[in-house]
Amino acid sequence: MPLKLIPLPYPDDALAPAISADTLRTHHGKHHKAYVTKTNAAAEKLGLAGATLEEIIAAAQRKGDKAAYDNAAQAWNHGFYWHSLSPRGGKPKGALADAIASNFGSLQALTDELQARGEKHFASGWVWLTASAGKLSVEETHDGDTLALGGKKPLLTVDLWEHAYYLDHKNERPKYLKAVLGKLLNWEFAAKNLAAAGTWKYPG
Ligand code: MN3
Repeated sequence: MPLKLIPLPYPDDALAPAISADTLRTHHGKHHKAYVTKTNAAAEKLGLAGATLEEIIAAAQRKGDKAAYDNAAQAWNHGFYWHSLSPRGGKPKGALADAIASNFGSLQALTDELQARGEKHFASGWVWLTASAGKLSVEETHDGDTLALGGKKPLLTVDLWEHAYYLDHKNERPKYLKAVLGKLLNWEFAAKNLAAAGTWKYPG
């Protein structure tokens, strides 16, 4: 079975006005879809038809196939990003809230760090909240690079590519980050990822 473009976990107008339906339709229906289509073509060429997305990313990395790696990693990153957002917003609870308090001091301090790191990140990439051996940290990856393969376990991510915000906020990445970080982070998803033994898997 080839990889699928997973559906958005909410209606395409659910994140407006921070992220409009127009942005989500293009971002999910064109950008994410293209990454999935190109990953399926690359998997076929690598003899990996039917493999999981994580297996394809690992194989492309091992073989030094940069184009296959970038497309597969971007297919994964976008699946993870859709789940990192939620129209319900809310606040972290339980073990996640405790871990945020002990690692960052407060939710506001974590939000400020995500905002600052996301604003300063040069060109395209991703900003992540991660966990490793009980310690939470904010990390960045460049271009299509991913945290899908382990090391620090991703809890949440925010897309910093211009296509994530340009239609709604033009060049003003800080405005996009402020709108998303304040209201749309899916803390239930982050809590599940923190509690899970392994890293989130792209649905097959
Ligand atoms: Mn994107």
